[in-house]
Amino acid sequence: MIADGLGAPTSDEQPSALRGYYADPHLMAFDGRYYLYPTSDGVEGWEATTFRVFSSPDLVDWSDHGVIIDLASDVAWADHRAWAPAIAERSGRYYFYFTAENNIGVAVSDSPTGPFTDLGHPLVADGDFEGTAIDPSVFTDDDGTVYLFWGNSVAHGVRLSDDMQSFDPAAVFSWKPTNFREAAWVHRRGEVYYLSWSENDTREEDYRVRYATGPTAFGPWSDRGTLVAKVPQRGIRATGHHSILRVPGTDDWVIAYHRFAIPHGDGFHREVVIDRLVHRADGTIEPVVPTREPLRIPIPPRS
Ligand code: FUB
Repeated sequence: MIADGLGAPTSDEQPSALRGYYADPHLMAFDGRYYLYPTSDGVEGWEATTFRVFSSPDLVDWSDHGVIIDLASDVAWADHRAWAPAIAERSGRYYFYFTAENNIGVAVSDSPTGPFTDLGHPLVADGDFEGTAIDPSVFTDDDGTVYLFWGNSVAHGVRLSDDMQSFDPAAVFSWKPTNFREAAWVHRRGEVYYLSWSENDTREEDYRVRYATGPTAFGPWSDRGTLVAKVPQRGIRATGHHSILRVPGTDDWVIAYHRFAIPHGDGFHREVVIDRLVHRADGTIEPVVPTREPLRIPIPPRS
């Protein structure tokens, strides 16, 4: 199927996960189905005003569930630059974190496909913390503790309150990981925590993902170098702003990220792709091999 990006669909010759211009994907799994929450792309200046959600049984065949947040009608405190969403579930409620005009908001629903109701004010307002308030991500630790991460030029992290819509500002941790630009992401495998992020500018072909490892969700972090980078000989450029997912019930991991759309893409015409992520026994991760082939992984039932 063709999912409506803001611009024209990308070429049939290559398999981006979603047909159309999308970026900043948060890939999730709920109740035996994959969900993708991306930024709508395809206009100069990243001027998107709506968020959509897609779902799939296998990471290849995606259904478009339509707009879940329209800043014009659903959000009182911002009306453009709808970027970089993230989703989390707690006790049967779904919390949708998003960027709008360099603030971070949160909206709640009883379903991963909405409708979502905005909190009514930013969760992180522009200027509250050093750097720019963009690119939220959520990490739920094995003990159920939920953390919010965000930032551009400076990375911030904090434990979310039980309501998932507030936190103690005095408890915010801040870092400057090596070459940190944006898109901080934390995941855990066993006793190792991983912080990954994007370096360079999303309009540059060297936009890419770097990572570090540490003993807690707040580090201290040991830089491990590049995780995903361009493959120019295959036309793959500007591989960044990712999310990482363990396929439920398995030790298989995947990474969703965006790249310049193939062909003719640039920093405002990006597409979402999904590749394998392989953890090594020593706690590091193999550099991701960016592909142009679809990755089909049927989700285990009732995961
Ligand atoms: O999509 C708009 C912005 O571009 C995101 O917030 C950044 O992470 C970069 O991907």
